Amino acid sequence: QHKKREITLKKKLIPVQQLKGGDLFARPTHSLSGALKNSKSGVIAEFKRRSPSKSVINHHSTVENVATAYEKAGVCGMSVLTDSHFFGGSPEDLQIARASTNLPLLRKDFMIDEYQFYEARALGADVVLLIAAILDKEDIRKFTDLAHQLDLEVLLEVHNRAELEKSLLTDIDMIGVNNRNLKTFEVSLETSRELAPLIPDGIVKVSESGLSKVRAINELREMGYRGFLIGETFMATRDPGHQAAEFIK
Ligand code: IGP
Repeated sequence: QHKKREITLKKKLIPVQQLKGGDLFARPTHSLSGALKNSKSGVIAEFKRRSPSKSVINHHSTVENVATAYEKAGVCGMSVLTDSHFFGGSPEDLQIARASTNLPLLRKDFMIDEYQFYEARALGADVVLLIAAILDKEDIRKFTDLAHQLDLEVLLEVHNRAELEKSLLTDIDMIGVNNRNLKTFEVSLETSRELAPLIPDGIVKVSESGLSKVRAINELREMGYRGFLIGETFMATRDPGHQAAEFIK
């Protein structure tokens, strides 16, 4: 139901042919996996207004200010929620972020239709998120190929061994282990610890959600993680950029 409604809404906006002609479509993308490999902090900082688990997280900060401040803080990349229903974001947020920073940008959304990949590219994204829990093997393969054709990198999100196994059949750039259980919203870093040894070398490992302590990140780094996706820890403060700077220094 939700799926159908979204696709028709988005398809009505701008035809793919027109998206392809947009200014940002031709721009060279930035590699997030490359940035993570060369970075000491590995922080991917997220812009998120609200979430199903917390409702309001931040209603005062603008994307523009936060993007600029995250870049100044020395993060490796920025994640922008473009889903409005659950997270209060919009495609325009990504566009504004693109205009405000040169950081690699992740379009954080539930990707379920090819249209969204063209849209992501046209909005200025460098990376898209694929969530193994809501996609079958065939979709993962098809969407990864399309993303790569469009010069977008893929962050494939998994929660458990079964999701990881069904994802390993294709050439994923980065695997994100989500520490938040999608059904209970409970967060446990055990998920990252458990899956680390099962992710092949050569795929950049990212740990996602519930990260608030530098100590935890250092532990995960020892286990091979190179990226750390952090939202609430920054966004739930008065000044997310300042919080990110404090976290990284
Ligand atoms: C950030 P946190 O706990 O630091 O705010 O989490 C990010 O991992 C989380 O927003 C997220 C997410 C997602 C949101 C991870 N996977 C998929 C929407 C869809």
